[in-house]
Amino acid sequence: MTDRRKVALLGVPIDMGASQRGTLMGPAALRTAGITPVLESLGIDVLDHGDIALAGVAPATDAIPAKANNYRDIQTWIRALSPRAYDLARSGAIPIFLGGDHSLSMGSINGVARYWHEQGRELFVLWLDAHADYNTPLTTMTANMHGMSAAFVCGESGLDGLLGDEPRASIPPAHLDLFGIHSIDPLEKKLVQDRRIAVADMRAIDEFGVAVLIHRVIERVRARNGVLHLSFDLDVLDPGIAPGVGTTVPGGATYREAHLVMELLYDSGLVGSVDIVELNPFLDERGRTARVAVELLASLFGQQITDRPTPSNTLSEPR
Ligand code: 5AB
Ligand code: MN
Ligand code: MN
Ligand code: MN
Repeated sequence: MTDRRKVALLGVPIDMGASQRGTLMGPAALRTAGITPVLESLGIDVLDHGDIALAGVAPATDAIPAKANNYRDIQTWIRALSPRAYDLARSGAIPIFLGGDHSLSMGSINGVARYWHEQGRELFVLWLDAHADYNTPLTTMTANMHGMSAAFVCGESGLDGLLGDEPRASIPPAHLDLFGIHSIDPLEKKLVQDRRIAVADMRAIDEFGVAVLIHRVIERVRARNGVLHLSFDLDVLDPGIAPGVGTTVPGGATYREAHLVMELLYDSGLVGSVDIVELNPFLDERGRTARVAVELLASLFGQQITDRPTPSNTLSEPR
């Protein structure tokens, strides 16, 4: 079982899955924004494993699929990451994978799913994102692999040789929740509908509110004694609060909506692993997005709104 008071950080500085370069600086920015001391201040035991090393991954020889940009590079990351994710899940800590673009979830979730399946537990995935990331090489309009990770995790074909010898551990599409979506491509939308994937889009969030919709997710996981992986793409946030991402889309989640998601997830006690992805410090404004990301992680690990310190920028002149 997972110890909720233990966190393992692993940086995955990958940026070949997106068209904008720069997410490779994401893990460093999250560390600079204080991810370790902030979690420690909540009484959590944090072990930072640094950034993942790629040395030792044997060269792959499978055919390179059409419409999958930088396939070989990403494959190397994913094949290194999946076994590390498995080991970190087995360690009993909650792994937080620091991205990096969202293609990393193909490896993090594969490894974590393999571990939980061995334990006889079902893994559910909450995909917090402006996008559905449910493209395959057959549906994609861009060939960017960060737009394919949710589909890969659900066992869709098209990137079948990606993992090499590493066993593939998919989740059923019924275990995926797309949350906060406000941008989806036509063929991608059709695939999501064909698979009957649960979607809480921004329209639904406006209408019903975050709490009702997150409770629905939590109840589904709880009913099956499942474990929840949170795959958190920062572009779900409105660009006004999180400008430092490659693919900004207007009409994203507000600061409080995002915090409420985290607070409710903390209360549920169901989250066993986390990706925090798509932070692009090259595009950020004075670290704002990195700071918001760390604040949201704090809420996910038990920071209470009534215990939050008054921000220092309201107490003193900027330096
Ligand atoms: B992200 C788009 N659907 O497939 C595509 O940021 C965008 O990980 C994908 O959510 C965005 O390229 C991927 C147009
Ligand atoms: Mn996105
Ligand atoms: Mn994404
Ligand atoms: Mn993006």
